[in-house]
Amino acid sequence: MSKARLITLEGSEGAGKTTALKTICKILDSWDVDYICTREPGGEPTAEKIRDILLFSEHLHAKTELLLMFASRNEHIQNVIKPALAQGTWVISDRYVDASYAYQGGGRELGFDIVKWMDLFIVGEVQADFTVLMDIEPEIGLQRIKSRGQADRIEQESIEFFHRITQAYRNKAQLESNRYAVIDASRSIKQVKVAIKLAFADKKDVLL
Ligand code: T5A
Repeated sequence: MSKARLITLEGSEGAGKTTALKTICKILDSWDVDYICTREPGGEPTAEKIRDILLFSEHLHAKTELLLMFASRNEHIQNVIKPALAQGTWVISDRYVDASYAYQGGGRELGFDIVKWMDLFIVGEVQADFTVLMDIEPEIGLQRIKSRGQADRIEQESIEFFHRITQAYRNKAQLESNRYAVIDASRSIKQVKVAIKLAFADKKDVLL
């Protein structure tokens, strides 16, 4: 049996991660692997409670936000990700630690060093094997989610905040190009699906 893998999906708001997740599930079905789908912040009961605080508090200091992201991540890793991987089940997570580099390190301008420190402390060896970055200009992504109704606390941030996030993701993907597949998420849903399928076909030998 091949090693269970942790696959993560990243991108700015409205990039189409949830839509991409469905394509990834179909690919893994065709590879005949067992997997679970989960998300951050959240993915298990305590982490979901922290998600509510993160997304719907009126105000949070940037450092509190960082600490809560990693607190929820720790519950998620200890209670969901590690046990699944240990029993040979692949994990697909809609966002993971790279989101903290992009949003808290880049968007909130806390810098990458403190995120790296938390990454070593909380995530340790439970690193993603493959990360799909849904790359999109923030204006397009935000336009897509506009019709969804009331924006959460983070979605209400300035366009400059989202530009810093996009740039931070692109920098990380460039630095760790072996782990990343960068998908042009501004294209049609059909074209995005094809690009994701190609990216997985390229990685199949490494992952399986
Ligand atoms: N966060 C998270 C941090 O700050 N730090 C962290 O460490 C972590 C883990 C999570 C928030 O928390 C932050 C980031 C986020 O702000 P969330 O609700 O999970 O909040 O938000 P998102 O993950 O951003 O989810 P979204 O639903 O906003 O975006 P998706 O999932 O990328 O987009 P999706 O698939 O729902 O698509 C949005 C719309 O666009 C359409 C879809 O049909 C949908 O209507 N669409 C397309 N339209 C045209 N062309 C395409 N190619 C399309 N693809 C999708």
